Formats: sequence, structure tokens, C-alpha cells
Amino acid sequence: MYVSSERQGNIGILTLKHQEKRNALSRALVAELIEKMDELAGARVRALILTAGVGARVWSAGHDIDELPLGEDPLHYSDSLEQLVRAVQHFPAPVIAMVSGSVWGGASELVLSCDLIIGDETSSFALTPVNLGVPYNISGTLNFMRRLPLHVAKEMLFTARPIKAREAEEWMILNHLVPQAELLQFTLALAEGIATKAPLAVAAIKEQLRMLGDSAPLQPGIFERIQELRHKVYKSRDYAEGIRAFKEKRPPQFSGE
Ligand code: LCV
Repeated sequence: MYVSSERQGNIGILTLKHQEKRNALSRALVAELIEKMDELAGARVRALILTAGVGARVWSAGHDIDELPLGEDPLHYSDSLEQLVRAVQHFPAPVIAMVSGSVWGGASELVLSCDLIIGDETSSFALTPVNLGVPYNISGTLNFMRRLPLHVAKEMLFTARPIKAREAEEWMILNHLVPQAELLQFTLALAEGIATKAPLAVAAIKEQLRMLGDSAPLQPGIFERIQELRHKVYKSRDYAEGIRAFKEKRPPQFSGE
């Protein structure tokens, strides 16, 4: 089991439980997570908390690097990470990310796709495509642009530097920065407050915000140019080097080829 599921009244709580692999978002973990989200949606929970547990040192290490395909688009539409981001965005109630510990790469996109983000003083967030030589995909890039000031998104994407809790609060990545001892109580109180409101109205407003926020008319020429840029990156020797270096537990040597 990679994910535990529980209900407290009208609140669902999903906890990532694969610390051996630092909760890497593998196909197996994502499939289990989506299945348990569907069960809680069926139980008509009015808020969903997504956590790795209070005090986790690593919330999630992001995409499972062992599952990144070489020489082809690593973040295609049906990729497990992309499926999970869409499942969160379409969940029929607010999804609250409750974060202790470090969040890496695609897991940062997952957290940013949640409706609310509550972190403690140990939380940090890193966007890591440049560590691996990965060409992030269009919807993920739009997610970053919509949730972060552009210069903040650029610094995170160009440096892959983990943004620590205090800075994450200043940059409005966190809705609230809460001491770890109060994190669960604060998050539950927030969820319970939402659960007392009219659930149909809450669900409709969440879906409206998603649809209006996603309406990004993309001219075919722009789409094709982006895909051409991305193709050059994921066909590059640097992308293969990024994956190999991670597996060999050594710093990558990027050549620009
Ligand atoms: C597979 C892993 C992973 C992992 N995959 O523990 O955003 S994008 O474009 O980059 C996107 C494609 C994406 O999300 O890519 C993944 C980005 N993630 C990262 O760059 C984080 C990679 N992980 C780490 O830097 C470290 O594991 C952290 C700092 C998270 C934790 O370090 P710690 O020393 O506590 P280990 O590194 O020893 O990891 C424990 C085991 O989990 C595996 C790792 O290979 C190790 O396996 P073994 O025990 O077999 O050696 N692991 C960790 N992250 N993303 N496997």
C-alpha cells in the first residue's frame, strides 16, 4: 500500500506512505491515489487533505525518475503525474495540500495544483526540470505561470533551488505557514469550515475557476513551436545524462548537446 485513506466526518484524508522511495509519484502510487480519490468523491467528502504525514522529511520526490522514458516526451498527456494533476483539479471538492518536508519537481506542480496549500516550517518546494534536462510540458508550465509571479517561476525553474517555508509564504506559494505542532489541527479546522458551506456551490465555483483559468487559446503555430523546442530537449544527450547521473548518484555533466 502506497497511500492510506481515512475519513473524519465530511473530510477525506489521503496520506502518501512510500517513504522508501520518498513518495516518488510512480505509476503504482498514482494509480492507488487516484483510486482512493474516486472512492472519497463517491463518498461525497466536502474537502480532501493530501499529506505525507506531519513531520515527514520528504513530502514527495516528484516524478519517479526510473519511469521517465528516454528519447521521447517524458511528460505526455497520459503520463501518471499529469493524470494525477488533472484528478486534483477535477476533484469535486477543495483539495488541501498539507505539507511537512521537501517537495520536488512534479510533486511541486501537484501541490501547486491543489486548491489550498498549508505548510509547516520544514516545508520547501523545488522545480527541478533543469536538474535532469527535462522539457516541462505546456499544461505544467501554464500551471506554474498561473500560480507564481513570472519572475518567481523563472527563478525556481532556472535554479531548481528549494524555496523554504518562509520564502514560500512571502511568494504566496503557501496559503498559511503554520508551526508543525499545529499543522494538523489548523488544516482540519480549515477543511471543516469549508465542509459547513454549501457543497454544490463550492464545487461549482472550483470548477468555474478551473475552466476560466485553463482557457488559454493556443495558436497552432505556438503549439507546434513549443513542441519542436521540447522535442529538441528530450532528444538531447543532456536529458539522457540527467537521468543517468541521478541513477549513478553523481552530479550531471551537461554539454548543451
Ligand atoms: C525515483 C527516487 C526519487 C525519484 N524517482 O533519499 O520536475 S521534473 O521535470 O524534474 C520531473 C520530471 C520530476 O518530478 O522529476 C523528479 C524530480 N525529483 C528530484 O529531483 C528529487 C530526486 N530525489 C532526491 O533528490 C532525494 O531522493 C531526496 C532529496 C528527495 C531525498 O534524499 P534522501 O537522501 O533522503 P535518497 O536520495 O537516498 O532516496 C531514497 C531512495 O529513493 C529513490 C532513491 O534513488 C533511493 O533509492 P535507493 O535506496 O534504491 O538508492 N528516489 C528518490 N527520489 N524522484 N527514485
